[in-house]
Amino acid sequence: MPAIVLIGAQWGDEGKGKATDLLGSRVDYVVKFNGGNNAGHTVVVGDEKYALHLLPSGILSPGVTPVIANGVVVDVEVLFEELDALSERGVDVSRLKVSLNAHVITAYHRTLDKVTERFLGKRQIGTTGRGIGPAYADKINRVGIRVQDLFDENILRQKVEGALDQKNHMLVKVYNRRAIEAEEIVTELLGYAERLRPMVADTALLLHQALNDGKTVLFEGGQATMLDVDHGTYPFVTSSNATSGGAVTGSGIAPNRIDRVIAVVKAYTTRVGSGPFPTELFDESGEYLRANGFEFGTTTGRPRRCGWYDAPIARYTARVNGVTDFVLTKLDVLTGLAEIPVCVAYSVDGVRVDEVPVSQSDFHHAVPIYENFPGWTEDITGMRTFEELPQAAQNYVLALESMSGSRISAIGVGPDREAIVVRH
Ligand code: 2SA
Ligand code: GDP
Ligand code: MG
Repeated sequence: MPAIVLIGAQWGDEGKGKATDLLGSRVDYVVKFNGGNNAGHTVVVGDEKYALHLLPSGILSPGVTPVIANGVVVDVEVLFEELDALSERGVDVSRLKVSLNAHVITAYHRTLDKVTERFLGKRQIGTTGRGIGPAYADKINRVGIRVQDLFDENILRQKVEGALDQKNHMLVKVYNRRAIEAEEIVTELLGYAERLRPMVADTALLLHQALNDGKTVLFEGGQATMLDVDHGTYPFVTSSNATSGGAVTGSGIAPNRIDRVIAVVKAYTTRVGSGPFPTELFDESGEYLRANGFEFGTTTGRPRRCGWYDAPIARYTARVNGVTDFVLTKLDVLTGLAEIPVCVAYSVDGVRVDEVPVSQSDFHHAVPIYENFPGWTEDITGMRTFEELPQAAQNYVLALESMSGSRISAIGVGPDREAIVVRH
C-alpha cells in the first residue's frame, strides 16, 4: 500500500495524530497537504506528550521523512519554534522538506484574521486566529507570497507591496487600524531565508520519485471532512480542502496513485468554533463526554462542543473521500454510560432524511433520529483484541460499522500510543 491518505471524518480532533503516529513506523514519508498551524495533534509517547500544530505528526517516527507540501500555508516563525522545541526533546527533525510552492502566512494575515472575526460579531466563524483564511484568500486572489519568493528579494518586495495595497486601505478605512509597512514584512521574511534554504524542495517531484521507488507515503489531513471548504458546513469551515481530494491537489500526486483512504472517526462527535452540529448536547451527557474525553482545543485550549455519533456524517465522509477503512477512536470515553444514543437519520421539517442534506438551512434544522445502544462498565483501556471487549462494546462497534459505509479496521481504547485494537 504505497500511498495512503488519512483524513478526519467529522469536525476534527478525531485523533488523527495518534493514528498517523501508529502508521508512522511503517511509512517512509509523511506529508501534510492542507491547513497550517491551525491543526492540533496530540500524540502521547510513553510519558511524553507532544502537541503539534504545523508539523506533520509523522515527524515523531524515526526514519520518516516529513514533508510540508504545496497545499499548506506556512507560518515560518511557528515552523522554526516547533522544530526547536522538538529538537530540544531529542526528536530528529533534520529530514523535513518544505515545498517551494507552499504559501506563507505573514503578520498581515494574522491581523486580518482577528479583525474580520471581530467585525463579523455574532456571525463569526470561531477561527483559530492563526491567519489561515486570509493566507488562502490571497492564494486564490493571486496575491499570495510563496516560500520560493523568500529567496528573491526584488520579487518578494513587489509581491508584498502588491498584497498590502488593498489591505492597508481596508485596515485604515474599514477597521480603523494602522497601515502595515511593506518593508517591515519584507525584512522579517528575508530573515527566514537562510535557515529555510536547506529544507526547501520540489516536493511534488520528490514524492513522485519516492512512489516510483516503491516507498510508502502517508498523506496526513489537517482538520476534517465537515470543515472542508467545498464539502463541509460552509461558511463554518476552514479555508482548505481537508478531504482526500486535497491530498492530490495539495501535494501534486495524481489521484490514481492513491491506494488507501483511512478516515479517523470518534465514537461520538465534537466540534470547535461556530456552525451547525445536529447531535450537539447541552446537558450533563455533553459534560460527561467533554470531561472524560478531555475535549479542549490543542491549539487554542477552547472547550469543544460535544454530541453523539452521527452515522449520516460517517456515510457522507465514506462517500466523499472514498474511505477504505475507518479508525474508530475514543471508544473508552463512552465506558460507564448506561445507554449510548446514535443518530441514524435526521428529521427535517418532519420528513425523515437519511443523508446529510445539501441545503445549509435543512442541515441547520436537522433533528437527529436516535437509536439507543446498551453501554458497558468494564475498563477497556488495557484490551488489545476485539474479542476481549465487552459484548455491548463489540455490538456498538459492529452497529456503527454497518451504518457508516466502510469497515472499522482499528479501535482506539485510550490516549496511549499502544491503546488500540487492530481488526484488519
Ligand atoms: P481556521 O482557523 O480558519 O482554520 O478556522 C476555521 C474553522 O475551522 C475550525 N478548525 C478546527 N477545528 C478543530 N480542530 C482544529 N485544530 C485545533 C485542535 C483547534 C484548537 O486540534 O484542537 O486548538 O482550537 C481546527 N482548526 C480549525 C475552527 O474551529 C473554525 O470553525
Ligand atoms: P487530531 O486533531 O485529530 O490529531 O486530534 P487531537 O490530538 O486534537 O485530539 C485527539 C485527542 O484524543 C488527543 O488528546 C489524543 O491523545 C486523544 N486520543 C486519541 N485516541 C484516543 C483514544 O482512543 N482514547 C482516548 N481516551 N483518547 C484518545
Ligand atoms: Mg486537533
